[in-house]
Amino acid sequence: MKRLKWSLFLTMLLLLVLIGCQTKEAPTATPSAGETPPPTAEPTEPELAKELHVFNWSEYIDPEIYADFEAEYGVHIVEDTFASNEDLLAKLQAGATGYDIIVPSDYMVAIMIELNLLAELDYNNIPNFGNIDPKFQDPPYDPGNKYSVPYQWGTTGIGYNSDEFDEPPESWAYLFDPETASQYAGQMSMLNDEREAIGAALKYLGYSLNTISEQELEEAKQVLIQQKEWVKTYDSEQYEDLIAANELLLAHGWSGDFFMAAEEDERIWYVIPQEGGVIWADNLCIPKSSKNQHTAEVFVNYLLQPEVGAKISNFTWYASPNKAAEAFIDAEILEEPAIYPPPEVLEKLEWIRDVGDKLPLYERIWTEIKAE
Ligand code: SPD
Repeated sequence: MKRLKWSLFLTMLLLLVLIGCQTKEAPTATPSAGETPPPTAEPTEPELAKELHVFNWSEYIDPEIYADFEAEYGVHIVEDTFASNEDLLAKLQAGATGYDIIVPSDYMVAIMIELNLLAELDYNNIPNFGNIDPKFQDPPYDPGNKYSVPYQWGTTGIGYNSDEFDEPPESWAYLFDPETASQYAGQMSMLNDEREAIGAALKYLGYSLNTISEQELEEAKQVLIQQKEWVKTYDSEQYEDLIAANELLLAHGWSGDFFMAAEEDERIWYVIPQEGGVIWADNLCIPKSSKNQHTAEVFVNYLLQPEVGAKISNFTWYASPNKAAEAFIDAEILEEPAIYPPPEVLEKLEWIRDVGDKLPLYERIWTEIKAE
């Protein structure tokens, strides 16, 4: 009996050892130098970075999206903000190498491609690009979207305190015509942005905002210099708050910023001048200097999910180039003609373009205006 128990025990032990040997993970063979991995080995996903550094416009994403991405992927997002495309470019050219995602506008994407500052995107990591409306794919500033994915789009016009106007200030004359604009002296602001401010003056004069005519640019300069005595501030980040604080009645600015402020203060509204204004698209790009291109692409792909794309617009009040997101965007945004303008308004709008070797002309004029 005792011997039977012992042989049973030994058989069980042997079985357990055998089973243990079979389920033990096969040792991962690290190929030594010169040795190629076995042909059956799957290519391994690069590990995600612990942190991703985003350089963005202010108040341009729902902070919950960063938290959600971190919860899902374990990647912490650190955000810095900039106030103009030129500031963004200057920072990169001054050697800022820590950024993984930047958000330049259309014409600045073209400039950055030319300067070799952007990484080519690997669309194997961005399958959600298919959600982008074909209208926003393959743009002239980045043929084939080799370096950029559209993020949000909008217009530039005039925001105002609607309690103080019988009619919407639907003309650039409210900012530039001496008789009209002088009534708002000390109560108006202009974007602190050379292409936008000079562009508004050019539109007021009936010219293209991409003119390379020295004569037309000189006229725009005179209009902006004359306007200076009525301008309270050149600002691109707080103008909507200044209307809410009753410090401004009128502000040159970007559509969504006013609508976002209107959520808190319904006196604030926005109008696209009848002479036409700027249509623009901001884009997700990866600087060539990023050390985390794969993680940055995973993040871009995350932002392109329909619900996430909608969450961005529901926070920023800007239009989304993400067609699939529209099913989740609030109706009051989708149906607002000053956010999604109808075709007859769209045709009056102009994109800012890279003016190439004429850019120094704009830069000189802007410096002269600011120095006056
Ligand atoms: N608060 C976010 C504003 C983003 C505006 N970007 C528009 C640039 C157009 N030149």
